[in-house]
Amino acid sequence: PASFSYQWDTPAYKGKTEFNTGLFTNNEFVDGSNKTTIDVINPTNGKVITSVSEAVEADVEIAVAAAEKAYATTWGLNASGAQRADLLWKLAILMERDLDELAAIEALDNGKTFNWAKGTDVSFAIAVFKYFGGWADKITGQTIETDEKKLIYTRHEPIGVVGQIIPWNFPLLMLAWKLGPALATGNTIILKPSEFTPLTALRICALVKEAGFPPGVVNILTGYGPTVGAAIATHQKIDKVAFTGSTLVGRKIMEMAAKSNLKNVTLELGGKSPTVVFDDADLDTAVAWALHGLFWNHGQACCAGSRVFVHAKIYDEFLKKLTERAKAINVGDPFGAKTDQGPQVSQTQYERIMSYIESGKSDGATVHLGGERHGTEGYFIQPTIFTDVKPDMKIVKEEIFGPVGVVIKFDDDDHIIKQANDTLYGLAAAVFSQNITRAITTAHKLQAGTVWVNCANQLHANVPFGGFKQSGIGRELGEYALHNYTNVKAVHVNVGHVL
Ligand code: TXE
Repeated sequence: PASFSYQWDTPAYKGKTEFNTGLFTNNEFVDGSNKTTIDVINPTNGKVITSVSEAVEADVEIAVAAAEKAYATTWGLNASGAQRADLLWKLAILMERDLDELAAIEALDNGKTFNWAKGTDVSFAIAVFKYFGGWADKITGQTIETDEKKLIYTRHEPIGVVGQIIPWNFPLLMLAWKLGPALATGNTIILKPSEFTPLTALRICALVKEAGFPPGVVNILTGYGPTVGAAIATHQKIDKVAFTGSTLVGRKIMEMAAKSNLKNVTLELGGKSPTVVFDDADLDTAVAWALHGLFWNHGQACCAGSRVFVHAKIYDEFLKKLTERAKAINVGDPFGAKTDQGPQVSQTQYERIMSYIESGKSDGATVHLGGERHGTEGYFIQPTIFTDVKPDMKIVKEEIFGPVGVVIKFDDDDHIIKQANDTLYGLAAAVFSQNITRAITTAHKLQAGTVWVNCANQLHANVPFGGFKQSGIGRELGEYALHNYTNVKAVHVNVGHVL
């Protein structure tokens, strides 16, 4: 297969990369069965960066065979927890060695800034591999007392061959969230990155091999959702599928799993998370975090705090300060030394977001800030704030997944919880108040898998993350993530019980 090489000489990063762009099965790069490729576009200028092999259904068969063989011979119940831990740590250390290069690839492919890619995406991915490496030799069951004539214990066994389908907003980080717990618990993997952002996943393949993972343990297939993604979700020999992406596709994944072999399903889907700012909040703290909640990763975060509810008493001052901070967001080249916000990931997303902005305008909301494209090339959008919105407007109800938020005034503390919970989603929420009772009471009433008190968008490798309602099923990160990748087996041993 072809390879890709690239050289950067930018204010943020100087360096180069070179890696193979084939499909990765059995620790080798191969061409796709159809020999077709997918162009990878640079969102900063809309030009083709390179192309990668396109996997098709036949390649899923090859990958499944590789994963099954590895599971039965070198991995699964054949590798000790200590061996798995060692390999996960080796992978993390190789990523540390290549930190800047990985960050540069991510910035090039996704459009996020090099500084964020380095400080968050790649660094967090490393932390995730180390964290789950730590778990690998600590996967234990229980012994359960019934009576003295029986010994009963449970084992947490790996599920087997697992499929993982990930999106483009945090390409490498989502790969780590998926691979980490699955490898720690002894599963073998077929992972499909997003067709929009396959590059860091391909660069990682060489590190997987260098770390010493046996062939067939990690298989990466670049390709499209309706072909490769669907082949993974429907495969009879894949025992579990984990998906991060849109609620629309999450629903399809579950259907495909149900209609094929009832494989295990975990889903991490969309959100329309509320940020609730009470009148006793520390204003500057609330503004700083609400801004981060809204615009982090160009708004392309499933947990983005895209509905900001502010108490009437402080609304004007809050909005003024938020607007000043949003105006100061430096939109531009991801490799600029001082850039805060790069382009949206793709033409499709750019158009989707612009059409939400148009719908807000035509529905009669006020464009308080932004509302237009930024510059003339690439997929840049101005940080945008809408006010004067109504609860049934599309921009209030639907996930926009761009730098677009709505700020809503409230004056009834009891009603605000109802409003905040008035969504199909339940991924995250943030609450700002200096009154601890009010903050905690609100945190408990909000229907979300994560609630941040006086902060926003905080994530840690050891803290579970996932959704209530239509935001998903299962939890990623933390000890909870291990449950997604193990089968519990109860073993009953008769030590004298007579029938
Ligand atoms: O996501 P898709 P898209 C939301 C966000 C965004 C919207 C659309 O609101 O605007 O989704 O983004 C694979 N069978 N999120 O269309 O299609 C696809 O190839 C199997 C939220 O890019 O869900 C990719 O690998 N797989 C989100 C992955 O699904 C299929 C992150 C995600 O793409 C498939 C991304 C199919 N039929 C978007 N169709 C989050 N929760 O963070 C597509 N895929």
